[in-house]
Amino acid sequence: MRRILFFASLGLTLCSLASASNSSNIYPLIQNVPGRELQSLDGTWKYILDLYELGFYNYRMDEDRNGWFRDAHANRPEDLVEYNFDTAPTLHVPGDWNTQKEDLLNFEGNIWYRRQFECHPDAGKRRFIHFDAVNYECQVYLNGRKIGVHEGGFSPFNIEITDRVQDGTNTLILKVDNRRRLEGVPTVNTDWHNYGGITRQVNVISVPKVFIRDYFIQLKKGTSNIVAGWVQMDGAGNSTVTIEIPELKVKQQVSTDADGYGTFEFKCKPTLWSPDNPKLYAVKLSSDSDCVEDEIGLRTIETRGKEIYLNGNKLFCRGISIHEEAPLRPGRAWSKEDAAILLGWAKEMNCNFVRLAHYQHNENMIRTAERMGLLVWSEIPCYWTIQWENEGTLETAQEQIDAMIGRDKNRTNIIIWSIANETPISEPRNLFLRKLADKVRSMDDTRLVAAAMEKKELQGGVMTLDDPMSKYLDVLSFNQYVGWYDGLPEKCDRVHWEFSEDKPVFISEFGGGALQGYHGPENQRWTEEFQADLYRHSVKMLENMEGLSGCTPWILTDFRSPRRVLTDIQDGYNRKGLISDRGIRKAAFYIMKDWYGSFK
Ligand code: GCB
Repeated sequence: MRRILFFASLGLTLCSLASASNSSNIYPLIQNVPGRELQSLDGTWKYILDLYELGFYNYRMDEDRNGWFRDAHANRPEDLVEYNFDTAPTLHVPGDWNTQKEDLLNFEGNIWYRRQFECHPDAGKRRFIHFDAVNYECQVYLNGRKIGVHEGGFSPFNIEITDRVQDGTNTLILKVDNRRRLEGVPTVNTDWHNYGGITRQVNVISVPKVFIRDYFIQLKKGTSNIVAGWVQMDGAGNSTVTIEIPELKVKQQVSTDADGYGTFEFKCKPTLWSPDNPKLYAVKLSSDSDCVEDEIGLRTIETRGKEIYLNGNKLFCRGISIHEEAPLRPGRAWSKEDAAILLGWAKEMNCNFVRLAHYQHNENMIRTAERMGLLVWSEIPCYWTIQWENEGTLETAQEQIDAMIGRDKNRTNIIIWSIANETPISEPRNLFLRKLADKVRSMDDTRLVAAAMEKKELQGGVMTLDDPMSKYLDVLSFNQYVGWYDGLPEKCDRVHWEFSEDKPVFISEFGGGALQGYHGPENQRWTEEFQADLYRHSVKMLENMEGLSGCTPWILTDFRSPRRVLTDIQDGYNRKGLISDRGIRKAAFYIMKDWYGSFK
């Protein structure tokens, strides 16, 4: 009995600790992971399902070989160890667990992972373990000791392991918990599948003792010939970093202060990056001890009244929204190949822009889009109603902004950082979002800040945006489903849009569902004909919308969502895709393709 009480109270303590906030021992992000010396830990990992969250505790207090992070073995015949990673089944990393094993499709709980790797520490080097994403909370143990905790299912993080790694075989164990949390970001209610696990790549990064940890290199706001930014050394202050862009004949020295931080500014005449000419420059940063190479594009983005200008030219964003849903197979997308297929479909539709909804996507996606000439809207999962008054929730959202901008600030194709999606207006929400907008601007003043807000219907068929956040944001961006959730497609012909603010208008979502291959009359919901008709009316409405500077219909492909239960139509999928989950284009795809094609 005493033992039960002990474990019950231990459980409570651990639960309440988990709900405070949130991540610990997480090292500031290392910029440009693909450009570093890497040891990939992708591949086969052992796993043990932990329905009762048992493996967390050292539940046999009289022996110290339990607690699954210890990776204990029964060495003698009489030893009692009630788990064994050696004989456990395996999962592939990267990969959500849901689509790898039938019984895990809807699993929400804890899974322990084990991966062993060889390492030969070298006195001149530091090592970090880097995860591009683990959903949702992850406790990390190396060789039996806890080295970090991270909360947030879509953000990258790294942990220094220099003093923890041993010569020979190392054992990395993760406890991954994908249970939804009221205080989480996102919270418990979303319209996407809660894929759990180590969903993106894992690497050990080796760097010199003193290394170039981070840098920001973009055009200075308001100029097209001044590159400005900063570098951050790690391991020592007061050094010199040389930035070279050979093609532009740039060789610039930057002195860093006692904290290793240094700013710079220099003139040059770059060919500006654009969707038509996605020019990237080879950039080399070097110091006495380190050298890192990247490919960086340069462009300007600004708004003037109701218009958006890219490199001084008026821009219309011919966009599409995309979930990080794998094309042509179930599960989360993560690879370069996935990115090439999804973005290739966007290009085929004549897009120059993608909204990567509703969370930070994997780095392959952003970099592939950059090479293909696709502009990006990037966002964090501050979605619907989260706990606006919870300090821990705010901290989690802020951490996600840190990670989003931290990783992707040098990707010039990103022109919009978005802080929220369809968040009902209230004073606490406004305050929360203002803090997020301020944070974004303090980290990066070169891009536009937006949120997907919601439209409002006034009397007499007048539609507008009436959200106090719009004065803090750079674009009047909102989702609207006239003709799907709001009336029938012909309603699009009857409404009139008016906006009081002099800012660009951006429709971040519109659309409706259809089951690919289901045909019938135009008034039969769920048919391809209904969806195509809705798109025809929507396009007509958008053409008449004053100040419209872009749109991202919902959505490129059908995606798994447990909210979508209609048998024989949805079967667990949101069917608003213009392409089915098997990669087949629906009739509405061609309406958008033709409309966007007419701009070119
Ligand atoms: C929305 C949400 C999006 C949903 C979509 C829908 O407004 O932003 O996440 O999936 O509507 O299909 O209802």
